[in-house]
Amino acid sequence: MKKIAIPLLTLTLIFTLVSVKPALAADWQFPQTITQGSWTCTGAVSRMTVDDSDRVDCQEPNGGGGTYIDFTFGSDPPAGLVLHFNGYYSANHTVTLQCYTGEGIWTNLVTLTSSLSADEDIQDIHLGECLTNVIRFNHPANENQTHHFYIDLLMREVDPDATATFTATPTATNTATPTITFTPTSTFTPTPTFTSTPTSTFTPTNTPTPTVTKTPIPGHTATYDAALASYTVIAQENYPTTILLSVLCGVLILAMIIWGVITMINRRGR
Ligand SMILES: [Ca+2]
Ligand SMILES: [Ca+2]
Repeated sequence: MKKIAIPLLTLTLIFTLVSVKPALAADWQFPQTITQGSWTCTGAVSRMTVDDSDRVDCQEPNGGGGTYIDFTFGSDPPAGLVLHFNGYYSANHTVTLQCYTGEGIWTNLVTLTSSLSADEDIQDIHLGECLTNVIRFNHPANENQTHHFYIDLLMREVDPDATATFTATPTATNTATPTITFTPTSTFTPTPTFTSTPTSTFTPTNTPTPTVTKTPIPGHTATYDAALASYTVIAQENYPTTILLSVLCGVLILAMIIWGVITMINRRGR
């Protein structure tokens, strides 16, 4: 039983240690040191990592002509960060948060509300061109030891607006849509441009014409007509007679044939 319990206990201990291991903060995120000058600040810098009413307490000097406190972060910040302050200033003087932009230039970020007794929370203080590792609480007025400046949280973080700006958008929004719809604006009607027209008409160039016209001879024509008329009259007048003679000739020929046949039969009969 002990052989099983010991490894199990060891694994449980390792798992617990891994589970409770705090996430490492970037060294540009929280202040690491306080340069308080004539001020008197008490409390570790770690108090400024969580908004939990556990504050760094900085007391003004007495009778000074204006001083400041510098909070130095672990490293210069990358671009696109904002500052988050939580705390309060108890007196009625002006205290300004400044950042160092280099070459002796301090830029005002925000002015704290005066005469407070509880934390004010100021988020998304844009650092702009402040890419150094120092944030200053500047107090230009004469000091008074009864005045206190409390810092519960002081941190730099990624600009949430910048994060939102660079959030990937679904590609579906980029679905291609037809951008050109072709609509015919005119109807093309073909018109014949070429009409074939006969350029020449064939006409016979040579019409044979009788070169010799046979003209009746007047004398011959009259004779012919007269003869035709005479023959016609004669034919009409003698038509019955002709028919009768034709019939008689036929009868005669038939009689001769019959006679011939009878004679030949009789001769064969003898
Ligand atoms: Ca607080
Ligand atoms: Ca705190």
